[in-house]
Amino acid sequence: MSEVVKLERHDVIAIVTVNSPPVNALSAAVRGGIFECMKSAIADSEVKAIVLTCAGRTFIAGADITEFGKPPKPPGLAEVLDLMESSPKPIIAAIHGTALGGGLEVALACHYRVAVKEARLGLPEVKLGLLPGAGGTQRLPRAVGPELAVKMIVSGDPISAAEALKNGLIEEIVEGPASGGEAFALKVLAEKRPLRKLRDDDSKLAAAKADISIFTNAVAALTKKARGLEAPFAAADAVRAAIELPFDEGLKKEREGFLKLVASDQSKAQRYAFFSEREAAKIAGVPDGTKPRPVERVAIIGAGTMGGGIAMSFANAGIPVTLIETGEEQLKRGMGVMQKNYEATAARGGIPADAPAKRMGLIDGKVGLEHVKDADLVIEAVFETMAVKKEVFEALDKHAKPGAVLASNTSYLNIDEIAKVTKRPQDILGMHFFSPANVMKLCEIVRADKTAPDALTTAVSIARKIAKVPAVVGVCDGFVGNRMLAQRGKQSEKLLFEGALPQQVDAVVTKFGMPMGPFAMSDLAGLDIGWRSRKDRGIKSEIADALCEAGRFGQKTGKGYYKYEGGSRAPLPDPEVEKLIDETLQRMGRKKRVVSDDEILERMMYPMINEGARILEEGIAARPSDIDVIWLYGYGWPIYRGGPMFYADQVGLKHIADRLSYYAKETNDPSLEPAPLLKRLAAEGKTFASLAQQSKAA
Ligand code: 3H9
Repeated sequence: MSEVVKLERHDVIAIVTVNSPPVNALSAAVRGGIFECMKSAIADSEVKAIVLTCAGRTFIAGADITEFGKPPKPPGLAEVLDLMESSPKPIIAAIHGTALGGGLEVALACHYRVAVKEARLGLPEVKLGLLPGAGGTQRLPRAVGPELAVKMIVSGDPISAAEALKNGLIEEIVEGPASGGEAFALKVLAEKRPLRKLRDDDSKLAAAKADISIFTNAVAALTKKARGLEAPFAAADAVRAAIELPFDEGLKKEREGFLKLVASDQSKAQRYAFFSEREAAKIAGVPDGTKPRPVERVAIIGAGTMGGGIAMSFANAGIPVTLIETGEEQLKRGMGVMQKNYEATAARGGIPADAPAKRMGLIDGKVGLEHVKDADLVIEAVFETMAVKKEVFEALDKHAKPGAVLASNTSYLNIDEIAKVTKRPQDILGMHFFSPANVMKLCEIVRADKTAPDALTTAVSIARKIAKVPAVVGVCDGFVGNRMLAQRGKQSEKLLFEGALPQQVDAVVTKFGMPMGPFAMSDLAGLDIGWRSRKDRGIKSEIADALCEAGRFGQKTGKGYYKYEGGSRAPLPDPEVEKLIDETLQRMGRKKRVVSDDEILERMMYPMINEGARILEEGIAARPSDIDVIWLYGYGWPIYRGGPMFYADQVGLKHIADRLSYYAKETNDPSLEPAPLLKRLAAEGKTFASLAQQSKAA
């Protein structure tokens, strides 16, 4: 008898229950258990119908991703599904939680499906760089039609039980999964319903068979944003096979596509990202069982762009917010921006029409810091100077309730110094959100010297609750993300002095897969900020200074490293900038040389990786994968490249260390010398990933 799958009999109905926490993934044991239980139930002459259901929080959430890349263990999922679909007795999948990937494929091989109201059903394999590999691309189009099927498969987004019912993916919405499944099974028997095998039902394919453009147009719209990714295109091809080929041939085509993708570098990177994200939520050095403090109300200080975005993130998750400003005028402006933002999203259909009013209803605008008194968590998002932050935290110390977690949203300031102005340093930490805060998923949680473990756990758990990806970092200038980015910024600027153009550098970076190059990013942020700060500090950066002296402050003035025409945000290369760079270099007596794209790529990426190695050495990040999570979710690092430290391992640390030494000499820049950790790993032929394995084993 299987330990993870149980067979019971209620009169003529057999109930097969999968119980493999946490998410009932289809490990070899679960596949074997389902296979054996189904075989017994089919062979039992007393049994007339079979219900497949799951214990715990969810229906089967997919294949067991940890098994990919290892030698396959029997039985294969295809074999299990074949047995089920060919069963002479009706099999009913009774779904709760999420039926995802291989889980939905199991349900599709059943003859009927029912689900509870809250259930969600989907094929998210593309998000792991895969395509559904157990018949999903063939059976889902037969269940819901190829247009919706390809949308679900290429986007990877699940649908609700209500949508599933409307589109024929489930037969009924039920109260409880097991009891509802059983009642439905009795109905099937009473009505003598014929077995519905999706493999034999081509009725929903007819329209697309007659006119394939129905399908190809849907695919073109869906893959528009899939730049650089392989899986969405391969998945669409597999669905097309459902329309054009007989079922068994379609299955074969799907299998080929799946096997190719499962071995691809992209999928390896995406699977790594999946586990890294979850690993990042486990805080190194915090005692097991540390419970988060309850958070029922949050206060945000500052209703500017950051404060407003953070407030929206909490309201989106249904958590009440007190948004605090220093004056009515600023508060009104901030509340107005959020309202407009919500309305624009509702107008685009991104949120329901009644959501703006509901969400704004959760945000209570107030003037005066004394209004933090009811908050369990306070996030300060005021002007980025130490003096202002200290003033705010002194006031928070006075007004916040005991035990409230007090967080600063600073992007680089020293949290230890901020904590010192309060009498409760154990409650102080950083929660660094990324702009726009209501959209970007990353939250760097900054652990200060005296931060209490449960304060840290509170920040991590609330970040997850508002659908952010938390990563814990230590105190240093710029924390992890911006500290690494500064290295790239330094090199991109230097490249202009050597002969590269902004558009050449940006093109290399975007071709790599980043959403924006460093110069387009500077134009977006505004060049005047850095210019003023350089002036204050008596520093020069001749090209950037010359641009600002010519009134080119970036997008806001329609001109920066690029020109912007007719209110568009699209950067256009500008011959005037080329001239300005030439003149500046001539004035400085610098000679231009041809800089290759390969050199640009190395000088954009390797210094960041080098800084990542220093960050690990100093313990500012606990794991290389935490650094990768920060880049994936805060800076748009392409998911199919896993993150900078994963990428470094793929390229090879020895190569990277050698190239850094070379550039250190060539460009006379000792800061490019490989960090001791990088040097050591390179010399030992090791990877950054080996560090994580080592610390796990310890
Ligand atoms: C597939 O099915 C391929 C088939 O088409 C073809 C086969 C031939 N495997 O996310 P959580 C772990 S591809 C192994 O924090 P939540 C996870 O690592 C698969 N482990 O919970 C974590 O472990 P830990 C298609 C898995 O409630 C723990 O479970 N399916 C798997 O926030 C809890 O996870 C998917 O892509 C797995 N499949 O969210 C679904 N899933 O506690 C992937 C989870 O040690 N899963 N774990 O850190 C999810 O989207 C979410 O986990 C889910 C629950 C929504 C289910």
